[in-house]
Amino acid sequence: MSEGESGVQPTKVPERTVDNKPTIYTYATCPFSLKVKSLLKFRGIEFSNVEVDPMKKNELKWSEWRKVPIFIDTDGTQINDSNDILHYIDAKHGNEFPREGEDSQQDKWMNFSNDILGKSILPVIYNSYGSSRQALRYVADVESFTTFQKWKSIWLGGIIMRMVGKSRGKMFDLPPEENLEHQLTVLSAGFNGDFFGGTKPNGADFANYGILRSMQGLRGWDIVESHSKAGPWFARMQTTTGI
Ligand SMILES: N[C@@H](CCC(=O)N[C@@H](CS)C(=O)NCC(=O)O)C(=O)O
Repeated sequence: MSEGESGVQPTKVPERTVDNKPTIYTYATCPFSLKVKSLLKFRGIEFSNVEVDPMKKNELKWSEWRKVPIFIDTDGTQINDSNDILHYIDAKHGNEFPREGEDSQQDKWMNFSNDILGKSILPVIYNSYGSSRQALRYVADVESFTTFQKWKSIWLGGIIMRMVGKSRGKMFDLPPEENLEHQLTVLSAGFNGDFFGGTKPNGADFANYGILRSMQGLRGWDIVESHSKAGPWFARMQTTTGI
């Protein structure tokens, strides 16, 4: 099966919505999924959430795109890839930030969220088998998963994510914790007052906030919380989005 394409898909899949609401397919702690949830919450848009089993992904069998998040609008429009989803939702609900190609700074920092920040958090969170299992323990609370699914996600997933963490760590010259701190300083250079978007958040705020929100409570969270600029920005985003 091909990997599928990002962006708005040509085929509508209204049968994939739940309760006739916009529906997002996610892992509860997926950084890319949290970008989308933070925008939906901020705009007060009601939505349904389908929790995907990270090992088998049965819930995505119907889709060529095999990653989360996937967003399905009420009319069945399917959008793949978190930054594309942020743009789609904003264009439909309020049009409050520029579209891709209209603001090079917003584009740059939205790309940074995927290319750098999303990769910088992994070797910190998944630094050992123990911390990897801790990060995956959320599956124990997912009611739709069986006991075996939970066990497999935590134990097998812990081994896989430790390996992912190790390989992502090799992308950067600095050790994981120092690299994260450094990337937070790089990120802070893009703040334009309270937010990337100035007095209100734009796409770059939701994109980077979602990534860091996935770390809250996990290994390395103190690095974000105590960063002199990124820490207060994160706190503002959390108050503003309520997630
Ligand atoms: N560029 C994609 C990346 C999404 C992504 O990598 N999601 C992870 C989960 S956090 C995933 O689904 N990985 C494939 C897998 O788990 O098999 C986006 O921004 O949405």
